[in-house]
Amino acid sequence: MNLNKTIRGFIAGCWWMVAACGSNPQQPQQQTDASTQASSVTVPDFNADSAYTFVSTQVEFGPRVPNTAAHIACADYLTATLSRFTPQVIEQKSVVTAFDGTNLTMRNVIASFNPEKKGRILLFAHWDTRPWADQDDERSREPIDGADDGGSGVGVLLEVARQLSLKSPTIGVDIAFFDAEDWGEKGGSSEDSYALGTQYWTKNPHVAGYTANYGVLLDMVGSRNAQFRIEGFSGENASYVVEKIWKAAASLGYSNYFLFEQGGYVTDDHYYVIRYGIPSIDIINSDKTTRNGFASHWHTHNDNMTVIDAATLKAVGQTLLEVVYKEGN
Ligand code: AHN
Ligand code: ZN
Repeated sequence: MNLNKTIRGFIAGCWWMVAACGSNPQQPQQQTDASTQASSVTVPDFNADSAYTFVSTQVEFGPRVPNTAAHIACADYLTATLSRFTPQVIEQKSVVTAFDGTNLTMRNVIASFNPEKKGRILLFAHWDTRPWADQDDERSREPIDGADDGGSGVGVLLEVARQLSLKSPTIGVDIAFFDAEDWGEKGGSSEDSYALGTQYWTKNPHVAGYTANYGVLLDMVGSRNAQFRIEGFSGENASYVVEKIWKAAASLGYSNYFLFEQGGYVTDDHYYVIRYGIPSIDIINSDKTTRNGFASHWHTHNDNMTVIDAATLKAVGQTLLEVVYKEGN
């Protein structure tokens, strides 16, 4: 119901925009309001090739499954790379217990830009990959590359971080790479078995009393012809953020990726950030033709570099930059 409201609100917004663009001789032609000034901000160009390389570099470590050498090497890489872009990088190290009783050594990595600013945006993604290809018919007990599920969100955000280092935005930005998202139970019957790194962070925020105006999660944002529908918890808890992001995407010509349609509910990292108190959305690829609602490569060995398309990374990354650089102006 709230989603319908969101969609109606968006459509109403579109009509308003169309009306505003039409020439009306009764209206003053010179606009000096805040929205006009906001559009004069020069938004940096998101480099999709750079983002693509950030994805492939992660994949080259091998599956980033907790308690493996590849996982440790990738965490070191993420921390070192973010440290090139800002001096404010915090690592949270802990051990969390998975639904099957396995103790997972986990590391959340959080980078801050303009740490002194009160107004902040939290951008986040999980960086670990699933230990099993449980949606695959073959080698289903072996770990996946996770180029899309894990690699893509981090790849986009590393390029966002690089851009933030080159040109400071007006607002404060935190980029969080959360660990231990994908060691969850298939079918999800044990409650809270996914997003263990994010759950840890909500109980132990990297800064005491941390808050942000809103949060944006990127999950599976790299595959060819991805389709982002309005995820259920996002529409119910942060419809204004959905509107902001989807409108920005539309303004840049990315409405073929960002569809104004209702998607399913996903108990993803953003669910716990919402419960913590920060209204957050999940930009997540959806597929109407599959039984589970996710893309056909989801949790299979097909989730490798061959599904990644720089054009999708560009649509997501440029949309984020558009929103981030126009905040607070
Ligand atoms: C559930 O399947 C309930 N949550 C996990 C969402 C997910 C898995 N995103 C990426 N991998
Ligand atoms: Zn997954």
